[in-house]
Amino acid sequence: MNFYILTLFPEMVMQGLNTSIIGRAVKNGLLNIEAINIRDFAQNKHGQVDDYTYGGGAGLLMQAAPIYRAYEHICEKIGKKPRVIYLTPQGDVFNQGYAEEFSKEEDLIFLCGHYEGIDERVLEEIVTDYMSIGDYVLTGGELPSMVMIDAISRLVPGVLNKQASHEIESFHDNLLEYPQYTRPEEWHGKKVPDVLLSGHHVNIEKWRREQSLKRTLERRPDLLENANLTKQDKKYLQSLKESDNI
Ligand code: 4GO
Repeated sequence: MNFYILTLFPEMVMQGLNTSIIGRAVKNGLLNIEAINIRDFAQNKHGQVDDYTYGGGAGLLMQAAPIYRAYEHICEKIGKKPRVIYLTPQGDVFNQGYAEEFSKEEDLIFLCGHYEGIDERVLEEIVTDYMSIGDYVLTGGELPSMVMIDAISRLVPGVLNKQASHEIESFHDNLLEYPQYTRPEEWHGKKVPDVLLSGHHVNIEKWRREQSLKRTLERRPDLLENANLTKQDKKYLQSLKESDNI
């Protein structure tokens, strides 16, 4: 899968994405990540890419022309017009469902604004998806791009090694992860739950499912509305709610 990031800070994005699992996937050729410096497409020799806003107001706005030329450069190079994601608090809030949708694309362009944002006219011409990573304001679209690229990349086949696809899709059923433990068996007087040492796989799966349900009910009850629950799951949740009420 190919990611193209249009940004004024290419080093920031490339440094953040060449580490750990994503970095390994790039080295293995599963992912290709390119940061395109919008400044390289500035018209005047000073490399200016921003200017004051018509109508007044504080701050600078990124100009349309350099962004459009950078976009055209990518499209000409790859012979395609991929989806263009603009990171903005005005966008749809990104979640696992969007990560799954975007991971099916072969190419994606991320457009990162800075300063006060971008001239509306180029957004109208090239942006296909307005996305936000949450209800807060950042100084640029670089961090949200990196967040989205990380979440999308781990869904590309082969990026996560030795992990069953049902685990990769574990958010699919809208439940939180169960608690996990590694050695030692006892730490700070806290023991690993007996069931996990029992070797009884049916009981372990049942315990994990119940822990997921319990956690989700306690921490993110809103997720349960869209969860894929069996009759047994519902019975367990009902028993938790009742024991709480007593
Ligand atoms: C995205 C971009 C927040 C988000 C941004 C977000 N702030 N919540 N700031 O995903 C244009 C100039 C937008 C700075 C950018």
